[in-house]
Amino acid sequence: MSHQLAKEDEQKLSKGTDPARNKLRAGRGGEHPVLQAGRKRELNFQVPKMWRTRMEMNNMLNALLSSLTNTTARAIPLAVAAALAAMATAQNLVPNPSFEDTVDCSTPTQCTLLKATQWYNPTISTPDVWDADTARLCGYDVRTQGVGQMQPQDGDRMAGGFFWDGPSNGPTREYMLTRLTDELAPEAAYQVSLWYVRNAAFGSAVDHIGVWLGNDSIHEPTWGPMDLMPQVRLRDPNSEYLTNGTQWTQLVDTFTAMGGERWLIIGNFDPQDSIQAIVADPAAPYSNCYYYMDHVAVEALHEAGIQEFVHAAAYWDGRNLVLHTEGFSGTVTVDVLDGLGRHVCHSEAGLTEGQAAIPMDQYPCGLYVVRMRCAQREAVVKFVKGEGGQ
Ligand SMILES: [Ca+2]
Repeated sequence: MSHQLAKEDEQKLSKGTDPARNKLRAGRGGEHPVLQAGRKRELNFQVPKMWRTRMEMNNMLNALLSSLTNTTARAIPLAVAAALAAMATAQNLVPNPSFEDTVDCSTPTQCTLLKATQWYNPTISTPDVWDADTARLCGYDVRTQGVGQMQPQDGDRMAGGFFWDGPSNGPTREYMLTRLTDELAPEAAYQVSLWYVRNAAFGSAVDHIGVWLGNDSIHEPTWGPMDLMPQVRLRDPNSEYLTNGTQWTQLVDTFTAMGGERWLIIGNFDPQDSIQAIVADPAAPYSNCYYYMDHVAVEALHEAGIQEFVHAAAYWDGRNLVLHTEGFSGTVTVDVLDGLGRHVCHSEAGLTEGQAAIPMDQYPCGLYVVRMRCAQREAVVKFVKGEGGQ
């Protein structure tokens, strides 16, 4: 959006007109959605292949089940990752994570995201900040959102941006960039999370929100997809597409850092011809995909000062949960969570030559995640309690 357009938007905003519509009418300003009425017949266009076949789903399930028997696999179920994070006291490395700190409220900016301190725009599109503090008002007024009206998930402010142009398959995307308060450590595991809700004025949905992390900041002079590969794809385990337009949902995933990552970009990086997207609500006023986002977090899965066991494993021997910790001895503190992230067991056991056994007869068969801590070291590993051991 040009400086002049930004200024016009500010002026329209100050007049209390609908800023979402102002954005829509801004012309070639990075977002150029078309009214649904003018697009209805385009809904018959070839929409990218979105629905996986039953066979593909079965293959995915088989792959998932086989991965679960690999106790050293790093990926753990999202619900469990969230529960582990709640148990930890790790520091959030995202500055101004809830978009509450804002400046330049009455000064025109290239986009309203820039009113949130320490957030930047990595392209020439125009991501937004929305404000529920109507006395001060920094960014767009949440009261002017029409059918897409939504209060922030946390505090008075939230961010928002376009993730897909809808069935016309236009290129517009919007991204948010910030600099983490500390660089990521090599080979360390981190949890990435944010809250999202679909702006219900926009009927489309994509399958994930991507998070790219890198050593340097990036700026690409484009309205469209950034040429980056995100390390994290935040998905909703209960919904193939991010369709929820009424309630905030937290998306959580984990990844292992290369080391040195300091910058983070949020958006959908999929190329136009492979983006996974649907029209979730054909009755919505506009056919694009626009998400509100709030409370972004990147947190180490292990507390500061605690190192990770290089070799740790857990398995079910038919009677007990058996832990292996590369020859360490002493008392190991054990927390077990089920596949839904529920904390089912906390105990301490004596490690003998790196091995300990925890009785788990009373718990049902299934996937579990165990966190073990001993001698300032920690590991989080999966195991499957099976019938009669495995
Ligand atoms: Ca907020």
